[in-house]
Amino acid sequence: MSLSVSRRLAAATALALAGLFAATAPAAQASPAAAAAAPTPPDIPLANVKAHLSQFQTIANNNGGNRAHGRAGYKASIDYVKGKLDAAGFTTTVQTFTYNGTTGYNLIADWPGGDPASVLMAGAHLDSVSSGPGINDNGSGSAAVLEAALAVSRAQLQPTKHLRFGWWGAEELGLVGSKYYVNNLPSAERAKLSGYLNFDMIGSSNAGYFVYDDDPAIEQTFKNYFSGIGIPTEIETEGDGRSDHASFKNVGIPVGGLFTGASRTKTSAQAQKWGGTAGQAFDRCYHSSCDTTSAINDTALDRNSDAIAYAIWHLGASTPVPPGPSFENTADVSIPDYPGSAVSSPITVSGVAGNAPATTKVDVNIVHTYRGDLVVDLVAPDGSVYNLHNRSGGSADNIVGSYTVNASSETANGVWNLRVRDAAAQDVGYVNSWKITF
Ligand code: DTR
Ligand code: CA
Ligand code: ZN
Ligand code: ZN
Repeated sequence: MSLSVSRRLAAATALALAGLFAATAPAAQASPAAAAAAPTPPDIPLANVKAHLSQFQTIANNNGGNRAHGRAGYKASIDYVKGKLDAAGFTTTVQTFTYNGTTGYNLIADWPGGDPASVLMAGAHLDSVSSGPGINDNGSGSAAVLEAALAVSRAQLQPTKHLRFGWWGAEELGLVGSKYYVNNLPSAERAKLSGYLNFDMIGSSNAGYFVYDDDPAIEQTFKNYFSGIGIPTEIETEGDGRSDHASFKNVGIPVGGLFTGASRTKTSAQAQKWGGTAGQAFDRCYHSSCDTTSAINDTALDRNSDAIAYAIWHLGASTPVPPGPSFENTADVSIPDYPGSAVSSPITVSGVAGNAPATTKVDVNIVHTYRGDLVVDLVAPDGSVYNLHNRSGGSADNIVGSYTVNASSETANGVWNLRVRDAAAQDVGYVNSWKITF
């Protein structure tokens, strides 16, 4: 566009040369995520987590069959968890509140050390509904967070960040305990919270593997763990307000977490990738008297418990969260001048479990003498189109930059294309390279 003839000629010559000398680029290569410098997290012994669940079951059996807010079974649950943490060297605080005329309790446990100005918190609600013992909902999250805290003590971990753990009362009545905690946390203290990790139902019998899609770094951390063990994950879509992370998110604290599903039904596609039974609820004992220790999926509970330790060790170390795997195509692809048709540069992605993240990164390197001519799209394996550049930039040369695309609805594996169309005459160029990072 509006190029002098000599510049156009020079440009055409440059392209011809580029075409001649373009290396036959190797096929797309995967570059593994850079190893993070965080210390290696431990395996969380499933037997230890299940021992806590047995204790919660006994407590419910001895207290009217439940561990609900305002009932003896809940206070006994608080006392059990507190006793374990006190013995392990945590500084514990029981915070009381009143709801429905009865006293409720939050338990907060601080691990001594770490930067007091940068606090990483993990939590779970400890109460059940009144109709049952609440072993999956939410003994599973409570027990796994407790055992992760005990693993911190066993390791005498000295993370960069200060670690805090919380067990919430009256979640089933509307996130009452966590709201009370956050509302009574001075704003200066809230500002120190670098993240809150929530675990509510992580051992569902017909388990799915769902990751909260709230804070991208926390989400990526969990996705890195699960892709490391070859388990595909999906984004948790039951709605933000459905558990205690909402209390923290509502005041601007970064949140994340894990979930294995409640009353929604597992699809056949999900059963294909996760096992279990299609057409059946993820947890058919949700909020029922059958939510007992026999309603727990051990494999799911084990994997999620290990994921909690992974996240605490990595996020607590405050090393940068390693990006996911990336794939690149460095083959030059000439872009015909308008009115030629669009061209595509393909990348075949394989070996990436699950869906692409909400923060899929696309690095583009296009040589062109008039970037304002170009329309550049990312085309997913299923044909979905994500526009990256739409003729902005005027007569400036080249498009070299990074784009973040929410491709969380796309399966990662498959052939992705960078599609480029020159929509205005008199300037030409070529795709030099592009890279996609999950
Ligand atoms: N509200 C939780 C169960 C629940 C339902 N959907 C989600 C999504 C994310 C976490 C938890 C949940 C309860 O009944 O305790
Ligand atoms: Ca384990
Ligand atoms: Zn519940
Ligand atoms: Zn719950």
